[in-house]
Amino acid sequence: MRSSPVTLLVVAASLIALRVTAQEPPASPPNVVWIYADDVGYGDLSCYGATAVTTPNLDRIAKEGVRFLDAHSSSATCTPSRYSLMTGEYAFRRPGTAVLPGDARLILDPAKPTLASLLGRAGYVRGMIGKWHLGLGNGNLDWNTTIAPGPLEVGFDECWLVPATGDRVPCVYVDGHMVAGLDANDPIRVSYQQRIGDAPSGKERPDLLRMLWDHGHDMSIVNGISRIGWMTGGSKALWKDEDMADVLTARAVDFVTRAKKHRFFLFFATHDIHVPRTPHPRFVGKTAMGPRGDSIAQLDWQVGEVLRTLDELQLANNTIVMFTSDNGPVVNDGYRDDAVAKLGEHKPAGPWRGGKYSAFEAGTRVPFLVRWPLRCKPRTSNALVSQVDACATVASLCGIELADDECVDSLDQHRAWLGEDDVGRDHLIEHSGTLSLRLGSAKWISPKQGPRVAKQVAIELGHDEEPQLYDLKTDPGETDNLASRQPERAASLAAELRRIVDAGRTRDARK
Ligand code: NG6
Ligand code: CA
Repeated sequence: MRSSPVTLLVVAASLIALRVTAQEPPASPPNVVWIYADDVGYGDLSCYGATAVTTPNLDRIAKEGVRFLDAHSSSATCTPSRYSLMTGEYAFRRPGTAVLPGDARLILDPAKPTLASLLGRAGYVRGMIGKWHLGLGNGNLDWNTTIAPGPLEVGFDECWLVPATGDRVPCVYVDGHMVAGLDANDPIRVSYQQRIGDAPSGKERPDLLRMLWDHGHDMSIVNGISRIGWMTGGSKALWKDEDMADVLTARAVDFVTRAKKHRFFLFFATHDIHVPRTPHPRFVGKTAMGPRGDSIAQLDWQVGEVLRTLDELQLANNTIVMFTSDNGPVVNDGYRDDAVAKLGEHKPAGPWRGGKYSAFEAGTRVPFLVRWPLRCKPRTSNALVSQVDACATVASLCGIELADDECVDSLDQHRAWLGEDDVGRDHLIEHSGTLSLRLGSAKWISPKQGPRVAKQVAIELGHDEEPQLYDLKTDPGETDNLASRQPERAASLAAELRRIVDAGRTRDARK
């Protein structure tokens, strides 16, 4: 039987299609490296316009990948941002997810998926290095025995943690389920309720301190710096603040080196540039901005070490490196470290109003860089993107399916994250003690009683008992409140925000 011309055409077309497919690189899921900096603002990196500090390694990621101009942490503080990033669920839906004390219980539910456990489904080896701040244990934790549940119960294979923050006790690393370097004869005790031990506090003996507290941070003295909370014991296990960046970076490099034969996920959550800012002596004086600027230089070095390792192991091409921050910037966050006096012309928040803790844009609009040489073309993107989408987006990039009831606020934004779509989300909820809705060029900030300025940190909170409506296209600085002049627009944004909140989920809520 002779083939008809149409059949021949179809066969020829499929052969061409086959050839085209065959020429594409095989779809091999990438390694994932998520570098999560602390309190780094939109304007703090030279690839976002800073001139008082240079960040060549971060600038390299920006040059080789996608640099986002409208990327957001899920919240204006750490714990809720990390909660959303890990779970794909907005933290405002879960009470108890505000900034945690250092002895808080784990707030992630081991029965629910996390970014780490999702990647585990596809066989990834998963390491968590650095700042955790999502709680450990089930309450009344004994730091001298097995510390669980924690990262290893929510999807990581290994972890090396700063349990909460550098300014909160206990000032020890947790290696897996144990305090690293613990001496059984010198047990650790921690309290956030009452004073423990006889050692003088930072409040009583400021003369013992090498960095003075400005507000808060006046309890137990560890390494000449007083902290939030009380601790006794564990003297051999105490971290040395100046070495923290080196210690964490060595762990991150070691993890990648050991994991190289597998597909891996590294979650590298730096302590920099959170307070207390105590850069290693080799970074002291790298900028004219004092410890805050020098910590940015140190952060950049940390990033460079990870990039160098990926290069040396020839892993860079098929590794997605993401860099971002957990909330916007703060200059004085409780220690007198010269950050205010030496700030000069540097603008930590770039052009945005507010900062850490704020409902204004600088609260959550942070640097975000994505590099995946095999898939991303270098570019700058205006897409509206959010860390709450990490679970669904990374799952999609790595070929992992999400069930309908998993990570319910997380949208698959892989096209935007790879720089293929300049729009991204059609809306976004910003969380900062109140809720804001971004929709189109509009931003609605829900009314909130209370101070408008957080005086101690000198940041405008963007909280107002009156509703606020801004048009970011014409008024990026959020100075012209349109709410009373455009009541219908304001009401419709308020209603839409309520609808998404009430829906209990984002996926499908906007259809
Ligand atoms: C605040 C601390 C601040 C910082 C913040 C958490 C005081 C007065 N201020 O309560 O220094 O630790 O909590 O920062 O104690 S975050 O980046 O982890 O959210
Ligand atoms: Ca933070």
